[in-house]
Amino acid sequence: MDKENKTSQSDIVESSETDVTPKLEDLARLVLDHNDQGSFTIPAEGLYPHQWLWDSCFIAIGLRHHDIERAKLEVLSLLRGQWANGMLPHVILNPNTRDDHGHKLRDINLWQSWRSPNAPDDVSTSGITQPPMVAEAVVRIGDKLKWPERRAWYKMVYPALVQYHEWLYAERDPHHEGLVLQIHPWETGLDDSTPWMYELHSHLLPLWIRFLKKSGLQQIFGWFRSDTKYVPAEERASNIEELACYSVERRFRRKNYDFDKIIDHSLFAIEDLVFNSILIRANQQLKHIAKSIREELPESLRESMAKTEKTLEELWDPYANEYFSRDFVTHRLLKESSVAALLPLYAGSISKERAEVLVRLLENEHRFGPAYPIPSAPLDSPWFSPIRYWQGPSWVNLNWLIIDGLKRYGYDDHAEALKESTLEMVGKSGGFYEYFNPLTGEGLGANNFSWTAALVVDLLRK
Ligand code: 9WN
Repeated sequence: MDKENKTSQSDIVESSETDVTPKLEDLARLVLDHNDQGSFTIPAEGLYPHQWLWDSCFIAIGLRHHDIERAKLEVLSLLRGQWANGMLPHVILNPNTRDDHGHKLRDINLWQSWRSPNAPDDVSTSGITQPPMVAEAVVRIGDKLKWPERRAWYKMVYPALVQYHEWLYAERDPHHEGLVLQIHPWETGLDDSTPWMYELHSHLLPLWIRFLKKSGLQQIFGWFRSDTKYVPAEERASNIEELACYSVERRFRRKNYDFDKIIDHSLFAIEDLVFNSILIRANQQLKHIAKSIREELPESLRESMAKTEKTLEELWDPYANEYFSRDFVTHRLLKESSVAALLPLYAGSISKERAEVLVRLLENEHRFGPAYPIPSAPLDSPWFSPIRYWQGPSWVNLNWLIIDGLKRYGYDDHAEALKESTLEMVGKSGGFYEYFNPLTGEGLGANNFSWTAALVVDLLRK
């Protein structure tokens, strides 16, 4: 290892007299190199040994600044997991993963994607998706290319992107209402966020989980959990929440990933605010790609896209002055507030007036204004915990999305302030952590986390 590689981030923070910016970027690049598997990047060693969908999109957005070909490859690797029906799976399993004793990891067999006739033959994948960030990553890479290469790049990925967006509507908007529904908390990327966990606890969980809960035996499951081998249990979802997630996943597997069978009596069927906000932006980016290469998007897709923007407004609650996720079946708004409330800024389709209301919400120091914003649950939420995963900690990817939205609505000062506080938070933590305590800035979860590193690079370059 050369001298530069040995520099610890605390050296950087301490030498405040010097310009720290290039060094933070160098360290971020080391993290990305370290997690690089050749054609894709794992989120973090140990805890996350596979390729995740929205992680790789954020990673590609960072990689494009130094190695455009590698950034393209990150996205292309995602496309190798595409199912015949168009779905992009949330995980492509890494066949080389072994535990500390050299045994193949259990999660290789967890999904058994081969049960579905739609799954690809040559790779194992999960059977659910994640927020559709791909079109954004494709355009960000395109921004770095000269026209002939950009055109070739767009042409290369366009069919897969169209197929994915068509699948999102065909399968996940079965009533053609405009919003797409999610069937598992992992699909939102915000696994244990407050509206989803509220729903989880208010539904009738499978009998065996209720039994474990009542008898206190859920602790036994704790011994078998792999995440808590790497990070403290207090920072993650509870055993019952995790058991419920696995039991839902098992049910999907038993149904061979047949959506019609899954949606019948699904524990979760939620039109998630984060997912749909990201979809709206992705649709805009896909339209941009199509226009650039003079392709016409299918008419039914264009209609669905327009409907999503319109229907997002149905998620607005005039009493709370906030957007919320919605139950797919009853259309009841799930009024557990979370950082999701700010994501329509990233969608970019809401009116200037509504954007102004969201900016006021962001400014509210009793809700989203701790020392190191943006907390994933508001400070005044009964769920708020400064250390528990998506129920309080600040995340760099969400900050990145909201910074981008703020800029597009013309809130440059807010965007700049959030960028600065995000970089300060990462710099002060002495690592590239997965999430951060919003009250102290302390780094939590996995260290050397890829999207934190990649988005730091991108924020430094803005
Ligand atoms: C389940 C990889 C992923 C992220 C998610 C984050 C977490 C997985 C987990 O890690 O989810 O998909 O094991 O908890 O919540 O956003 O993509 O970094």
